Amino acid sequence: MDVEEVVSGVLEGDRRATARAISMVEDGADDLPELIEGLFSKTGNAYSVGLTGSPGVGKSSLAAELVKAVRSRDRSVAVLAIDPTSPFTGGALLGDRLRMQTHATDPEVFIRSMATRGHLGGLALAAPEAVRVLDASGADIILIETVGVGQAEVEVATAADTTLVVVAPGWGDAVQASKAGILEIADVFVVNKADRDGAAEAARDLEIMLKMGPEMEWVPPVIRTSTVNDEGIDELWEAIESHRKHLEASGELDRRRRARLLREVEEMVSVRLRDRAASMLERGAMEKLAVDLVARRVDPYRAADILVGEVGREDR
Ligand SMILES: Nc1nc2c(ncn2[C@@H]2O[C@H](COP(=O)(O)OP(=O)(O)OP(=O)(O)O)[C@@H](O)[C@H]2O)c(=O)[nH]1
Ligand SMILES: [Mg+2]
Repeated sequence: MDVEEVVSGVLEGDRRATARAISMVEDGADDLPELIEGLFSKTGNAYSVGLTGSPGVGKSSLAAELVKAVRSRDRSVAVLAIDPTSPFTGGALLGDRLRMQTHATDPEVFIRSMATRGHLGGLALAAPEAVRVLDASGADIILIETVGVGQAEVEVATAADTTLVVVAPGWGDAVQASKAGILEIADVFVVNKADRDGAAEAARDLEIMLKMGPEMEWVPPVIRTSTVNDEGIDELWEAIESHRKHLEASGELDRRRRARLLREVEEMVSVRLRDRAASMLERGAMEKLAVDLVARRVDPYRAADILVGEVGREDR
């Protein structure tokens, strides 16, 4: 399949082409720019929902439940599980696939896991590109699950329109969440495993934290769910829908999407500049600069300015 075939396949919603395109993103393929060029004008229609939270809180189980909720509303859905730490899709994701198998034969459901090590821009670029592919393939709703904690979560969360922060009873939630900067990115809090003891306390802790925090235009609701007895799933879907309505009505959706695009471009620029600067230094093109630097005739700030200038010039 050449890039043109992949592009037209994705736009027709062909699963094989879509899978191929995601692999190109995953590997950071050389012809990625052509792929994105072919798809970009056809994107911007899907609504994306990020699921983030500590390992084992039930993100994948919730995603499977949300797939059901979306399908019962007659919309198509794609699930993307991103593992930013692994060069290959590991055992956990394989388990996820099995959990999703009830949807395996539904043509309106697309499920895929992705590692991001091969991509030069890493997670920051791979996530939005993969979402773009799924968007172009016609998915109405895109669920993005991040495997991993900390910065990676925050990065992936910012690639989604609505971010769900998932916790489970006894996670030691509120404190950990605020430390990791997770509180700030939540549009909706989900206390999963509500069938277990401590769910009410966890929900209350979060609500207290929210009350103590700064005033917000949108106060993230705290929804209790259980994937073992279907508790709270419809409520969760409704919370996502009302957040979407809030974003649309306030103009915040457009602002967020614009900011995301600009951040993506900024990231691309920084990857490129770093790459070219490194290659210039490696092949000794800046030998005089190196000599001047070592001899203390030029200081590092000045050297950086010169290098940035040279990188720009070399490109023309
Ligand atoms: N009791 C209970 N167990 C649950 C619930 N949801 C998920 N689990 C179980 O919790 C475990 C982890 O669920 P996953 O959905 O794989 O969690 P995850 O957050 O995707 O995990 P990672 O992808 O490894 O970070 C599994 O054994 C699930 O069966 C729930 O609502 N109640
Ligand atoms: Mg999972």
